[in-house]
Amino acid sequence: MDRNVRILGAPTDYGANRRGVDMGPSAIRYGGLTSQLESAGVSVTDAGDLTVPHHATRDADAGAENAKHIQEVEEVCTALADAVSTSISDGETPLALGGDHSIAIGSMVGSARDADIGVVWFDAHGDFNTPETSPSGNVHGMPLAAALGIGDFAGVEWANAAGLKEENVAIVGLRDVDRNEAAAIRDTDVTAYTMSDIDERGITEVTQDALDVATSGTDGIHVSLDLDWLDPREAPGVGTPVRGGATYREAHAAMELVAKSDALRSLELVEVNPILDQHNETATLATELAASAFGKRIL
Ligand code: HAR
Ligand code: MN
Ligand code: MN
Ligand code: MN
Repeated sequence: MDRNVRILGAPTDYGANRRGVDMGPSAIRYGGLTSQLESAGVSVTDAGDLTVPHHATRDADAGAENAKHIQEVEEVCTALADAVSTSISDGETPLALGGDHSIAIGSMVGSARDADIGVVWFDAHGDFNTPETSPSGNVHGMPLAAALGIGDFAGVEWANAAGLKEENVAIVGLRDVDRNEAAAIRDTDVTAYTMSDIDERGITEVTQDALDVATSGTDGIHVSLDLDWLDPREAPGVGTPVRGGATYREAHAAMELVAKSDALRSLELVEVNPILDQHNETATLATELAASAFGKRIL
């Protein structure tokens, strides 16, 4: 297989309440990203990091109370959307490195610019809040709603810029969803699988269903991998760990099915927080999972 991957770092934590995820791209690179990807048989270009405004240069209380740092999030997402879409038109598969999960708005907008895409979202959280429902005001809890055009983001224009269809979005691994957020998910045509679904049906069947949702009638898929999808025993270095997550093998099995779908248009690895990690193991795990998603084989 002759796939070229372009690494795009997005060292931002403006969407999160815990500082440290901005160091995710460095940690993931030190975790051996390029050599892992090469072991999957893809060629790799590292485009470096997007320029993210430093915290010291911005008002700590910027943005609305219910959508903190919305301007900075928009700046980063706009830059990332352009980088993702340029990468695709240059024939290279974008691999975005977060950074907190707000960057996914940019990834999805960019990936969808010249195509109809589906999305598979691996996460403990729904990321389906809006400024109206969010208990925290942190935009990393809102990117899926934002990209679907749900909610009022203080006039920010990305709403539905991705042209995503709810019927082509699947969330996998839910176990921490706010009450109003759960109602919002149920109100849409988004397909959502909880950890209980994985318990009952197994990771293979659930992931295959999610991939079917995302590939049905689309040109390709964006896969968003929040490392807190995994159990904190496997992935301690995340800002918002929740017990009862995917195991190491389940996560690899899911990524192997992503590779098998042959529909991957863009990928992102988010929420790695090196400050909270143990010996960079979460970042290293992220590199391994990316390799599986790009088709790394044992034999
Ligand atoms: N649902 C909570 C909120 O909106 C927490 C969400 C965020 N954490 C994440 N996203 N890492 O997946 O604030
Ligand atoms: Mn998330
Ligand atoms: Mn489109
Ligand atoms: Mn999460």
